[in-house]
Amino acid sequence: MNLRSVSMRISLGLVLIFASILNISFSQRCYENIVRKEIRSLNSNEWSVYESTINLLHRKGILEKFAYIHAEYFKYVHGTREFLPWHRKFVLEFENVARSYNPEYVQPYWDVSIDFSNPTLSPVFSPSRMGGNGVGDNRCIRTGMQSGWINVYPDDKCLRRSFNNGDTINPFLSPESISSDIQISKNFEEFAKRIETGIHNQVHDAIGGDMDGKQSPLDGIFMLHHANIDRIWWMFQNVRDSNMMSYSGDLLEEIKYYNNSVESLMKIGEGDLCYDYQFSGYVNKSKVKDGISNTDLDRILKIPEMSLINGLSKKNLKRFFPTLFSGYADKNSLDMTDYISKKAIKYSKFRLNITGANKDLVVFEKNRTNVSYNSKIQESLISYSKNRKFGYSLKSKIEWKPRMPYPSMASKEMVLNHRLDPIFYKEYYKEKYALVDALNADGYVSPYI
Ligand SMILES: *[C@@H]1O[C@H](CO)[C@@H](O)[C@H](O)[C@H]1NC(C)=O
Ligand SMILES: *[C@@H]1O[C@H](CO)[C@@H](O)[C@H](O)[C@H]1NC(C)=O
Ligand SMILES: *[C@@H]1O[C@H](CO)[C@@H](O)[C@H](O)[C@H]1NC(C)=O
Ligand SMILES: *[C@@H]1O[C@H](CO)[C@@H](O)[C@H](O)[C@H]1NC(C)=O
Ligand SMILES: CC(=O)N[C@H]1CO[C@H](CO)[C@@H](O)[C@@H]1O
Ligand SMILES: [Cu+2]
Repeated sequence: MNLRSVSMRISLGLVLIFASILNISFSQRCYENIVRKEIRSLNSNEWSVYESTINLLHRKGILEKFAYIHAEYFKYVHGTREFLPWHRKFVLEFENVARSYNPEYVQPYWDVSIDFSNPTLSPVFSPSRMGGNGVGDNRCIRTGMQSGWINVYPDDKCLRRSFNNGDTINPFLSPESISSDIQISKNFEEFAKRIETGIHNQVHDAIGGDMDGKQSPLDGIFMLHHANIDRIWWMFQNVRDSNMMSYSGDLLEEIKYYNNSVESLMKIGEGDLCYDYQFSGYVNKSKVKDGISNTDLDRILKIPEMSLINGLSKKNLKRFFPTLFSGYADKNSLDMTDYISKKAIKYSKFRLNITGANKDLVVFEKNRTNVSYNSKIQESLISYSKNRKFGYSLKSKIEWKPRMPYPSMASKEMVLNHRLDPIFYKEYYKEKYALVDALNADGYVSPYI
């Protein structure tokens, strides 16, 4: 080390000391970020790190400790503006503790909306992953990596799950619906209310058992779900400049228990928030999952009614997807997320076989730019939106079309437990039903169906 770098270190140190004395906060970009991945895109080594670390934390009572903190502060951090920043810190703290036991641990997330049409069939519930529903009168979990767990806190009982429709789970909110939440929300306050009332509560409620109570961090699914909520918030923050630091209180106020300022929890990739989310597993992830190839994706990209921008009527695009309507599309406003379903592939094959439909496709094709299957896909979406043709309608009749299902509503009890506004909850789901009706009326076919 030369003299110059030593003196630079000293002066940087002095600046930091003065800054902390004067209580000046300034954020610093992280030197390196760890990358949180969608749980189904973990490779076998990453999965075994996840599984063994979570099991270790369970044996050491650390999941119970997090469940206890969550329960103790429950009423301050749900149905309040602290909800998002507090849980961002909570997941980060958990990840840090996990990394102190195994430095290879990185908190995965579960993008639940990928599984919206039939959540029960999600690979996340498979015996080789988080396991499925609880069984018997006690609803104990008997499959997966948490099978047979007993928790001393809060009641010395087994880890429980109790799906919302017997042995199945009713549909979640779709990726389109989450994208609509992101685009419609004018500010943090509206966004936070939508997300907590909607996808957040829905998943806790639908899985049931311990996930439905204040002790929900007992189930590893809690952190997977909340990392995803955190990711969705980050998407919202990035969709417009004014969203980035949007908050419904003073940014300098401190969150309960952890005592960090909200401001210090706003920017992922700065300060203590040295992580990032992997969004773009696009083709790689699909390949891993269902043997989906570029050809499958290419086919879907040719079909107007499988794209929000090209498939929706002007009226519905404007109402539910104002960001896309205004001609802006990137990974945060999401015309396409990074997954396509088997049923969507089946539809695309069927659809491209229909003669007469090809006439419309030609028009569309002319306006397509070259699509390469990586981050550049975003650029191609931007040019789609510039050249979009509203009110696309197919000349020939299509006999088989998968339709969007209505999302299940979290119970009213849950709304009240979370101190959320029951009137807003009703209005919210009314809008979500209207969205499903609009998509179906326009003949839209979800690539995630
Ligand atoms: C946060 O501050 C409160 C009140 O001063 C204190 O009791 C608590 O231990 C602090 N929390 C942490 C995690 O240090
Ligand atoms: C996708 O695969 C390519 C080549 O196989 C690789 O370079 C790239 O890092 C992968 N992307 C992700 C997000 O895993
Ligand atoms: C497409 O059309 C061909 C010829 O009519 C037929 O053999 C094939 O089964 C069709 N494929 C699908 C997916 O409908
Ligand atoms: C599209 O990509 C192909 C293959 O990479 C290339 O040959 C072609 O020139 C490209 N077309 C445009 C318009 O960029
Ligand atoms: C290259 C090409 O065909 N561009 C067309 C894209 O769509 C717009 C509007 O629909 C047309 O005006 C362009 O000619
Ligand atoms: Cu919570």
